[in-house]
Amino acid sequence: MAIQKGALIGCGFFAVNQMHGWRDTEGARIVAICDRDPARLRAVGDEFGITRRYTSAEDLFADGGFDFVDIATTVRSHRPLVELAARYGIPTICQKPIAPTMEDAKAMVAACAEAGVPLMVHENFRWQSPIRAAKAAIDSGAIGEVFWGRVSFRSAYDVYSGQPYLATGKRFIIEDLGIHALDIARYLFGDVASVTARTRRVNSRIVGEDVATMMLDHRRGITSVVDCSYATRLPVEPFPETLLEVDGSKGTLRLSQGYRLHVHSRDGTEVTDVEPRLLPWASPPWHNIQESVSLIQQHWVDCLRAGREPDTSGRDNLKTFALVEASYRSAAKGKTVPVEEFL
Ligand code: NAD
Ligand code: 89Y
Repeated sequence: MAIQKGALIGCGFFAVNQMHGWRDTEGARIVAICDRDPARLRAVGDEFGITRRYTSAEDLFADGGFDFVDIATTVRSHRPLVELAARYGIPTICQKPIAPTMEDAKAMVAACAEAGVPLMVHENFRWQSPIRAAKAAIDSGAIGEVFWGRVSFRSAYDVYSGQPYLATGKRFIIEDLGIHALDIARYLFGDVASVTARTRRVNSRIVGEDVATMMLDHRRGITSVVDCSYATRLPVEPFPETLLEVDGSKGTLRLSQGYRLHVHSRDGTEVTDVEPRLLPWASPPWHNIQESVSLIQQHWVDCLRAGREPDTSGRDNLKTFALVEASYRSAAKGKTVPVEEFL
């Protein structure tokens, strides 16, 4: 099977994980990189032995010689870069959040659809192995029919030192982190009809909200609570664990801190250690996220080869991004917002 050659744009904080992930991915390798910052371009190029280096995405596409592009820049550049890739007919991965606005997100999905180009959003949290273990347990029927759930991410980890831009945006935790938790809620409990949200800023040194609570009415009749905080000081810092509570007609599931999965059913309580593998290049506490990077990248290559739509395609991700928009609108207006207003 031919190796898929990739180009990566944006050699910043998170892209290093993606570059490591690509080294592990079966059937793909990165042949060119691009960053408008020459120092970052050099650092990543030297670390990963990539000689084809560009400071301009236009020049990268004009030269070509790759089968897909992995866009790892921050959100403002996502739309122009995805549209550029679509113009060149290059299958595209774009980091989350897909775009700053729903209008941009829809335009990106439309541009790729019109060009017949696959688009996957790098929405990796649902690829975390503890989350997949929880999904498998729910799907096994062990806890019966699910009627309630909670997806929770509460931490006081200093994310601002590695990603200083997180402290400066008008929008923070829902757009940056809540987006993952909202996607997990969709993954586990299905699509959402309406959202009721409340937000707060606790840390006065940042601009956006660092605490958010969303209540989701899922179309299947499940109610879920998605809560996230970067202002929660716990005795043992759980970053970056997403915790779950799921109640079903026959039992309950809990994914608790320390990667412990509890499945309680009529047959008793089973407790499993679902801590992710520590990949050779990974470093705790990030190993949970790092493993999911490898898994989603492998999924992309498998889908490209099979001509299948990726699970977190642009089309699918519009439904997650609509939850972000609905949450901000709900918090601003103090009322429940139908998700359809955005789709
Ligand atoms: P960063 O600022 O550290 O890196 C972004 C890089 O992109 C910078 O080096 C910048 O020079 C470059 N860049 C920006 N626009 C460009 C353009 N038009 N052409 C070429 N280069 C350009 O940001 P980061 O923290 O690495 O975040 C990047 C993205 O990854 C964000 O969207 C963020 O939300 C996302 N992220 C995802 C996860 C996850 O788990 N999925 C985790 C962290 C960050
Ligand atoms: O940017 C965020 C993400 O996507 O995962 C964790 C993070 O790095 C900080 O909130």
